[in-house]
Amino acid sequence: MKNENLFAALRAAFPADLDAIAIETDNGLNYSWRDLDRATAMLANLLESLQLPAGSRIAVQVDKSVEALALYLATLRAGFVFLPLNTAYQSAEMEYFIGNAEPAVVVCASKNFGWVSKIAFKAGTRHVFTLDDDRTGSLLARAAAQGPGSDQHTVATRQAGDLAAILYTSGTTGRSKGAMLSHGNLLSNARVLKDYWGWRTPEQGGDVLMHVLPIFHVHGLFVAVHGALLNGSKMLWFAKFDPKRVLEKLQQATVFMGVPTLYVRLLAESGLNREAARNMRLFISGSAPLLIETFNDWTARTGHTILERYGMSETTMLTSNPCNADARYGGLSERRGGTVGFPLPGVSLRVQDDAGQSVAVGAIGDIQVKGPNVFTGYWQMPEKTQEEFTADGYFKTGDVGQVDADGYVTIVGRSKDLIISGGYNVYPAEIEATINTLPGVAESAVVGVPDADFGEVGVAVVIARPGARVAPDNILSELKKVLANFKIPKRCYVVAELPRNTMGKVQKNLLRAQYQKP
Ligand code: MCA
Ligand code: AMP
Repeated sequence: MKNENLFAALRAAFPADLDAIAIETDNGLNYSWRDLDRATAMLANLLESLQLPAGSRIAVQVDKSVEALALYLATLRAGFVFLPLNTAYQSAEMEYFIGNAEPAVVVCASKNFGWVSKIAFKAGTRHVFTLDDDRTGSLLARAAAQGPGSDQHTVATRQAGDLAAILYTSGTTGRSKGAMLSHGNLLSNARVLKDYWGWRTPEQGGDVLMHVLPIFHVHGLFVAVHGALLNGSKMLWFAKFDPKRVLEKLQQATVFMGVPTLYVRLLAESGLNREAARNMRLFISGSAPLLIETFNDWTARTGHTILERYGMSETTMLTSNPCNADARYGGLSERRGGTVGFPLPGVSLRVQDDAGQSVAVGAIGDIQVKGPNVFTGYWQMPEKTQEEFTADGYFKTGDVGQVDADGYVTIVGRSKDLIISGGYNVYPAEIEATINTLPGVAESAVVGVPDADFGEVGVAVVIARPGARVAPDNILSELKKVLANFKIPKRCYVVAELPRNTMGKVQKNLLRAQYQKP
């Protein structure tokens, strides 16, 4: 049987010279391709030695490190299912994810072992390991103790439809849903992007990717990592995004991927200029709308035109501005600011009205997509999965947009009530539900307002119960105790009433306009 395991394809793309450097970290460590092969083999052998049931989930909440990346690759290699979790998640959030996914293995930072292991054991998890960003923790100790031969491993055979990863994405109503992505979903997208973004193999002079994003979301974990690995390209690995450090090393890189906030922060550095970017081939932006000013300023300062693309956790990448001339669109090669480019090869994208009819060219409607990259469904939520697909198999993205006469797609808004802040998704419904449990609160509304740094940030508008005294600062400090820090609204107002329409629904557009400025 043919092995369609994503790891097998990534491994096959390692360069012939396994002693060449695959990853160079910002604290001066070098990992060769051989190191990567051995580390993933050892971790895959460890996972296999645990005698886990087929399809077991390996849930991981750890700081970014090459070893954390090796754990992801080892999970694929052994044929299990990777479940990455944002390091900002606190106990109630973790309790939900672990309770819902029922992972067989949980890996966490040693500083969190106490509370994470409690949650995990309660949910029935049998194995909890630790992994820290200084190459310590029980996971690596156990892997190293396996003895001779443990650095050899035969990649588990998996078919394209087999599950490779689950990524939790919040819902506009209700709890987060686990988007199930198969080996075939991830590999097909990685192959399309390799071609569409013109990755240069080592024989063609090679690319070097500057990797600065977190590795618990699609952007940093799949788009960036698969791009580099499938191409045998070296990565410059940064534990955290720091604009000054990025500029110091930019001349050693050829490809950079970031959310718009990273571009905004780099533009604030006087050292960003043509000289600093002289060896770069491609700057890619996504996860949130890139403002046209950022797009234009970037070109003026560096001489490079940012390539903006669009995707989702459920679909990985859907559209992209061209890297080179796109024969499917009359040979157009222009990267148009404000647009997210063309549907990627293999992706069918349509824009529909409320009646389920496709709209005319240039008209606005709901974006729906189909393709080999589209996920297989939400983990244990068949009804939710069904709701999000049309009868003819298109996934409803919840994004609102248009396609112009040349074929460029523009996202003009969202039908889902969602705030995207610095590339992270924040669901107002979740924040409102938490605020509403606080003492003295009658109700609340959370809206997104423009922000120069994060693109958009949350503002909470709260109504107190009659006679209750509620202080905005207290609301925010209470929220900080239970929610991931990026979800905390940046401002809070306590007011007498919320604007409502005749149906009694809160008019969030009015709140957005009213609270746009502090
Ligand atoms: C940090 N804070 C934030 C955010 N990040 N608040 C709102 N939105 C955020 N994104 C909070 C911190 O907790 C802190 O609060 C305060 O804001 C200032 O923190 P700061 O030091 O400025 O933040 P940072 O640590 O520098 O992080 C900013 C960041 C980071 C580097 C932009 O948010 C980031 O890495 N974003 C990338 C996210 C990403 O990879 N998204 C891809 C999703 P306090 O002081 O109160 O603690 S994948 C996806 O969307 C799809 C599939 C796609 O198309 O790619
Ligand atoms: P997530 O579910 O966290 O992966 O977030 C996916 C959402 O991010 C999409 O549905 C879009 O709303 C948004 N998104 C991603 N890329 C872009 C982009 N280039 N422009 C505008 N929105 C984007």
